[in-house]
Parts: sequence; structure tokens; C-alpha cells
Amino acid sequence: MNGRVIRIIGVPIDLGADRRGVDMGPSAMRYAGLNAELLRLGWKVEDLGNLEVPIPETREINNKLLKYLEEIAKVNEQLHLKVAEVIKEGGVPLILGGDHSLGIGSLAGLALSGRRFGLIWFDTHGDYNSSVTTNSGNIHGMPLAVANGIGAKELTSIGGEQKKIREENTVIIGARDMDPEEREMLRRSKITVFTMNDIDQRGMKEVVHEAIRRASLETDGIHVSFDLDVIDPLEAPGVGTPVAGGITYREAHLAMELIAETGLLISMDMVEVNPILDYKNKTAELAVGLICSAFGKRIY
Ligand code: HAR
Ligand code: MN
Ligand code: MN
Ligand code: MN
Repeated sequence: MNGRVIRIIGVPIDLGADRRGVDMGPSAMRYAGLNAELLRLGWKVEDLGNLEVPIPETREINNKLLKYLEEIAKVNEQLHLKVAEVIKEGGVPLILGGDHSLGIGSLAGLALSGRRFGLIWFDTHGDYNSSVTTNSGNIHGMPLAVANGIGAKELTSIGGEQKKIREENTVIIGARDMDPEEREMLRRSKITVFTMNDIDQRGMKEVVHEAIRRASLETDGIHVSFDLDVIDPLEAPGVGTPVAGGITYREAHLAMELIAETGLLISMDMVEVNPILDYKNKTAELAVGLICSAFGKRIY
């Protein structure tokens, strides 16, 4: 298609979530044929394998408000260096999760690369908690706040002290489950939040157009962070934290197709696939299909 190379980085981490299983997400997506599908689209593909991530059974929780903080910081330190390197070499990082705590490293890596990017964050959740607002202590509920400079220093300092995103260029799509204080924090920010209500009322097409417009204002690329739990659990049962009332299969693909059409996609996270809860790898296959749509697969 364009001679550029997609470099796949697996991050088999589930330390950011309460439930085991999303550490198997990278394997499930590879098993679903990811690499071959991208090759078929005309991309060069280089799989860099998985980062080394400890399993919770070998670790202890030292801080109930920031579970596995040291381990998660260490993984994201590695991840952000890899992401920055791939971008500097002109490649496109594709980060496979794993829980969404890896968003800390991918956004820090993008920032470190020097690219001026916008961010579209597909998620049921706001992922805008900190140790002050969290009810769970799970760091996968915090990456967007961390990228915006809010939270534990061990996390916000990865890739430098500066904020990693610009609020004006940041858009959440599909939100339907936010904690009360998290919602207040988001309201006070300049981040745009399109909830399920907005999608119902305006339609996915209009919402995504507006998201692209905001994410591309004075930037030179868009990063998509896609949390599979944004999709309705009937269609994506294999996710760590299913919440009813999500986007449909076609709405998700339409969003990726519209983003592909812009030619602005510079990197992508695909996270929260949980093979333990999945049905015959259905959710991982859906994830691979969405990645392909985002990277230019067309119906006709
Ligand atoms: N808001 C809840 C918390 O902070 C749920 C968080 C996140 N779940 C995710 N991330 N899957 O999107 O604990
Ligand atoms: Mn998330
Ligand atoms: Mn989520
Ligand atoms: Mn909560």
C-alpha cells in the first residue's frame, strides 16, 4: 500500500486490572492472523515480539491505591522507548495489550519522538482517575490522566515531566461508565468526551468526523487508543470489564474506516482483549478486523 512498516509491540500486561487474562491478548490477536492480514493489505510488518512483563503471582501489592505501581512503571519505561524508536525510524507502532495501563508508555513514546499528535481514545471508561479519585486502585483506569500530567510521579515522569497530550487535540469516544470524581476532572479539562448518548443522537459518522477535526488541529498525525470494551459485550464478550450499551460491530469498523481515510494514523493501541472470557477468539478476531480497517482495509 505505501511501503511503510508496521512494527508490532506486544505488551502482555494485566497488572493494571483486577481480573487476570488480558495478558494473553497479544497471543490471541496474533493467533487470529494479525500479521498475515496486514501483509495482505500491502504493509510491511515486523513483529518485535512481547515486552517482558511480570505476572501478578510473583509480585505483591504495596499500595492499594496504585496497584503494582513499580512494575507498571517499569514496563511503560521500556514501552515508551520502543515506541519512540519505531516512530523515529519512520515506522508505525502497533501496540497490542494487555490492559490499558500501557497507554502511559505509548503516549510517552509518541511525545518523546517529537511528533505533534492528536489522540482519539475509544473506551467505555474515562481512564482519567488518579490515586485520589480511584475506587479500585487499578492503574488501567488512569492512563489518560497520567498522559495529561495527573497522577503518581513514577508514571507521569516517564518520557519527561511535560504533559504528553494536548487536551484540545484529545477526544474520547464511546464513554458510558465514569466514576463521579473522574467525570468532574474530565469536565474541567479541555478533553472532548463523546458519550454513547452523543453517538446515539448524532451518529458515529458525525462524531468521528468531529473527533478527527479536533485531533488534527495543528498536529501532524493521530494516535488511536482502542479499548475493546467500548464495543457492546454481545459482540465483544472477551474484555476485562464489560459494560452493556456499547457501540456496534459496524460502528466500530466505520470509525476505523473514517480514520484510515484521513491518512493521518501514526500509531495505534489495541487493548483489553481477554481470551479467558472470550468465545472462540471472537473478540480477538474482531480486534484484528478493526486494526485492518484502521490500516486501510476497504470493503470494496
Ligand atoms: N473507572 C474504573 C476504575 O478506575 C474502571 C476502569 C477501567 N477499566 C478499563 N479501562 N477497562 O478502560 O477502576
Ligand atoms: Mn481503557
Ligand atoms: Mn475501558
Ligand atoms: Mn471505580
